[in-house]
Amino acid sequence: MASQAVFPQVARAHGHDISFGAPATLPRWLTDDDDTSESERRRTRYRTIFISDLHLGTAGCNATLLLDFLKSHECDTLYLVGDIVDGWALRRGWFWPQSHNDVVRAILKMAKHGTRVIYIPGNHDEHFRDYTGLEFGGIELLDEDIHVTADGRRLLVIHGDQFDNVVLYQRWLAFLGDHAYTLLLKSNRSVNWVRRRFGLPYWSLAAHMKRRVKNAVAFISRFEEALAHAAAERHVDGVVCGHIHCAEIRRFGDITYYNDGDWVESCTALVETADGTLSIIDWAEQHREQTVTARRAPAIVAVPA
Ligand SMILES: [Mn+2]
Repeated sequence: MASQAVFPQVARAHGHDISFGAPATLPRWLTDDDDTSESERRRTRYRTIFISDLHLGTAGCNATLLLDFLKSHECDTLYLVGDIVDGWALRRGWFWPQSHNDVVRAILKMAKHGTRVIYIPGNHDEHFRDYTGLEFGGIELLDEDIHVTADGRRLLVIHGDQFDNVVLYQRWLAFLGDHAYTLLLKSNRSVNWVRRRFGLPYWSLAAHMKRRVKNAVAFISRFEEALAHAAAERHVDGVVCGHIHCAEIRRFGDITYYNDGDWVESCTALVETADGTLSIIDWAEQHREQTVTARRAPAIVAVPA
């Protein structure tokens, strides 16, 4: 395959110490289907599943619940909406338990069994942004995408860090207009490109604002407005993003803002049913309910009618 020859070259050209194999050369431990018992598990089917901010490679990732979620569902299309592998954390120190391998394996397996998997890198895995347009292991890498729902709505799918600066300076925007807005989008990329060349981690406004909890609510709503504004500019019906670790479905006029949440602070996903309805699944909450129901079941039987 052509990609086999191209990939190592590309990796070297960008001076990265990472190298990808072509689909056929992925290590066997990643692609083997040895857990046949899992194939008998009952899976809920969705048209599309959106997940982001897994932060694999950090202790914060809830890999066990995530793996359970992946193994309990199937879908036509799986969107990985950024911050999947935390490249910045891995640079500081290698942390990669077996459960994180299992998550990667589960995703590759879905791709192998016919799910279209689209990976849209975020700021923590921005190194992958150099490879957008390419495909490996059956996974397509894209900067952003337009997802068309079953009921024909067009949704911009993007991680969301691109709008950090816009959120920060949003009060100026009312005065400066669209040119300033475009410029701000570019400057966020430039600033972080420079930081990256100096080996500095991405400066995350989201993380910064969370440390200042009092302003977090205002920050979240400003982020949501900025993304909805971007969707309106693109003349699409809505936007699907991640980045701020806060799952939400919210209307802004004609635009619907969807955030699929995260697998660090919460364990959430955005799912689309066959008729085009989108909703948020809180997998941690569902687990808690299952456990409670299981415990309460005998007590309910004992109550007289
Ligand atoms: Mn992010």
